[in-house]
Amino acid sequence: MTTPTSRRKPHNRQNKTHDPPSFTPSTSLHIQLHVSSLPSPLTPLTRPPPPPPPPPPPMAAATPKSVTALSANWEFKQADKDRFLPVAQFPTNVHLDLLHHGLIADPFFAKQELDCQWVGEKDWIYRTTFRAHKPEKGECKVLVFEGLDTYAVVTVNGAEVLRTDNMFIEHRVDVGAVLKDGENCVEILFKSAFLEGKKVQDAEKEHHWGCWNGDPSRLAVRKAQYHYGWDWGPTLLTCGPWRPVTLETYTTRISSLRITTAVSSSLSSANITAKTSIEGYNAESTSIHYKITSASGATVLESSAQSEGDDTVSALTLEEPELWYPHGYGAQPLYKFTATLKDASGVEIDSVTKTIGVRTVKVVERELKDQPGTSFFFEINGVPIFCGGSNWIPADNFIPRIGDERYREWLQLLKDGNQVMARVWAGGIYEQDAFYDTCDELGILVWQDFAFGCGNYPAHMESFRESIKKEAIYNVHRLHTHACIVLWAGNNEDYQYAESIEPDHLGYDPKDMNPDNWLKSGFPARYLYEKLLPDVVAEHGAGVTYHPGSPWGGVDSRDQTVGDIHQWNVWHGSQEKYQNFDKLGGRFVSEFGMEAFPDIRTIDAYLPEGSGERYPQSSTIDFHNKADGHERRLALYLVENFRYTFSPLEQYVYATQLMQSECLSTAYRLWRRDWKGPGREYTAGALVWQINDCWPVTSWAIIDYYLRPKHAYFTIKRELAAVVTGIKRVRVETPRDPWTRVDIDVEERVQVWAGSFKTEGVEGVQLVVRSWDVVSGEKVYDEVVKEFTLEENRSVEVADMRLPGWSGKAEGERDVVVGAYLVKDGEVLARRISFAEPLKYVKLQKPKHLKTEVCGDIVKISAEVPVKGVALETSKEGVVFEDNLVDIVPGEVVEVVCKGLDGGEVSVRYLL
Ligand code: BMA
Repeated sequence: MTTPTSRRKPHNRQNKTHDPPSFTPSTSLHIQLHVSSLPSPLTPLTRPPPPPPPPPPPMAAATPKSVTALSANWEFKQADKDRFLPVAQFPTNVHLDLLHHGLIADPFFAKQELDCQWVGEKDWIYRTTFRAHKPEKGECKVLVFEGLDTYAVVTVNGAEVLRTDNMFIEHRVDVGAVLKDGENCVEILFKSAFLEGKKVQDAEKEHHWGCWNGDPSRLAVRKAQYHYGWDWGPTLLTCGPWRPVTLETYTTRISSLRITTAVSSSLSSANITAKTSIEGYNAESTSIHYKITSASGATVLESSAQSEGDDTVSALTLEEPELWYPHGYGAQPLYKFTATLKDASGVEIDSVTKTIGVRTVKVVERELKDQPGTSFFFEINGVPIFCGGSNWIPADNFIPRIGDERYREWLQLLKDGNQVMARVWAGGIYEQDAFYDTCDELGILVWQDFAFGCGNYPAHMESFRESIKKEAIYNVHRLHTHACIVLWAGNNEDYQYAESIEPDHLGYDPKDMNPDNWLKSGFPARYLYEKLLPDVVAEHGAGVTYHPGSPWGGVDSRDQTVGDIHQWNVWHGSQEKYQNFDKLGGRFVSEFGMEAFPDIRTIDAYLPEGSGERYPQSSTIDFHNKADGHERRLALYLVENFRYTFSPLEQYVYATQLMQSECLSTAYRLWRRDWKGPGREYTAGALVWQINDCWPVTSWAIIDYYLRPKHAYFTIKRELAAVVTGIKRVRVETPRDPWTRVDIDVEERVQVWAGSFKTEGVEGVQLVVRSWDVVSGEKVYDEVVKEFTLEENRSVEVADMRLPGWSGKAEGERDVVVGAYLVKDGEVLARRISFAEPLKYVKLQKPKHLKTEVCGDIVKISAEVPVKGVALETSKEGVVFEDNLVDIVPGEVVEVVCKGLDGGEVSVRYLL
């Protein structure tokens, strides 16, 4: 991608209008006709009026809904070949099945991605058989496809029942008319999405088909955009039934349950509104019973309503609700909300259960004290939250093989890393249920993008807009009860893309607020982002804020004073020094990043043995880095900051990870410093690009595909602790007269700050500052600099002082390393060690006595001289580090917990 600067005009926020979309999956109502008997010719003409006709025979009684999973006996084949083969698993996709049968080689190994490109340009057929009955009177038989990727033609017993072109939508199709008693066959033809997209692109020549990453035809195809290849992911154009398929049998069912929770301003009660739609036979004579149970299983509320068919609205009030908080701010109590449908005689015929959390959520955009623009911070139950977190991409190129457990492991890592927010990025998928369920449970806030990224989408096409409307309604409705979701954003960088196209930014004029004009402009997708999607979120999103894009807000999408920004001028763009991240901040930095190599075991697993490719710039290792210009950019940031070597590969891996750690931790440190309390929320969030990978690769991820953290994971974890302290070194130069280049007073200073990200302050905190000579290890300063009260939920400046122990310019600028410690009652609450930068100029010494004493699962590290970036390594499998890449100063022992080490051996690597 590029980050051009663009001239732009003020951007006014749009007044949202309301156009309630409809959400009515297919309804089947079976109506019987009753014919009364004709009068007999022998009947006398004069007679009393005939008795009223007998009541019609009763229709089939409502029967409880049943759901049968169609997950067995699936087979697949290439459409133009003869032989069906059993699938590897179900749900599935074609690459997983081909891999299973050895028909393609693992695309994650070596350069084998190239060998299976043919798969994406073929059509594929999936089929299975299942036993069923023809529907009885009044009964519906509906096949439910939770996800078909992407262009599918479905037949049942040879009759076409469905055509699809959007993998993000669930499809329901009434198959009652085509079912047989006994064995039935469902067959799905998946057409090549790539070729279908190309046809659309060709037919719509007037549209500006432009994008960053992947083939531009992806813009026409409602398929996960990263399947087309991204600057961290391979091109693997897969297809298949990627989510479950079921057969539902029912007479009457709950077709939709919408729950909104309005918490009183005192937080002491919650009004819960349930809107239930019933479809099928005799919907009006059913009743709905609601039950809310608490986390402990106790019933806290019950109520009933007579069904009104389409929308039965019921209001329930929960007194003294247990409130849901992000982790670190409170507990995550979750209630179960169950709606049970009963027929006229009280028999239960359907039920739907949703998990809900009671919380308020606001995005606060208001004027700031002493700085321009407006804040952009999340407030949960009235508590402003600094959102330190990550961007999330899909966990694999082949999602069907990612189980619930894998989601939990990922999200547990995120939480253990002190991160409180994940942004589900637009180029992936609306995530699996397990993702959001786990975020609800762990207290992770979710920023959810709609699935549009880095391009100009063809929203001028009506069919495209209709598909998007269904996609948006389906997904917002599917996810609306999750307490974790706190924002919906229209897209990723599509405004930036439009802004980058000269001469007229595709006709994007932020001042023009007429949606009809947007559709006629070269940037028609603005209609989606500022009209269609906000309308859907307003209607179905249970009160969650909609934000037109990420980034978005202010004069243009790069405005540092309004809305969110993506700060890519470190790495991409103007390639700034990461030490200057404080000048590059914004009100909410929803993306920034730096690459590093993954764990050496991850590299070794994709390198063919004996290939001679085990060195940093080898063709295979380069192949496993999809970012434009990665060689130059890695080299730039390494060479500006470190002395490093390319060999052995392990040492180079360490150098890149150290560089990434320094870069990213600097960003978090400096941006958290800018969270300065009420009215001064100058920066309210920092989400690193990216936490995860979808295959083994060198990328911006801080944890690699096999869930092996890079060192940045740990340095970020330290920055995101609840109590922190930070140091910035400043060189102050004062010329003695206005013209001199020579007669200048120079002083090295340090600014020290402290931050509490808890809702309580801490009294009686001491700031202790120490410093050591880097070369000799001698301690040259050790003082309590200040005693103060650390106020809650903000950063405060604590000291601005001459660099302690600095000898002054005249004496040759002794290298000193400085430590800042927040101490209360002898306990260290926070610690920060600061070396001079760039680190390549620091005269780091090889320690004579670097001790790593292993006591069970704890490693105690100490040395007689300052040591930068001590990384512990072990060959023992399954060891989980709780910290790593620590800085050591003389006289201190740093303890690192390594779960599972159990007295095993460790080795170290550090910067020299
Ligand atoms: C961001 C993302 C991605 C991309 C990343 C790194 O802008 O939105 O599109 O992978 O940058 O270039």
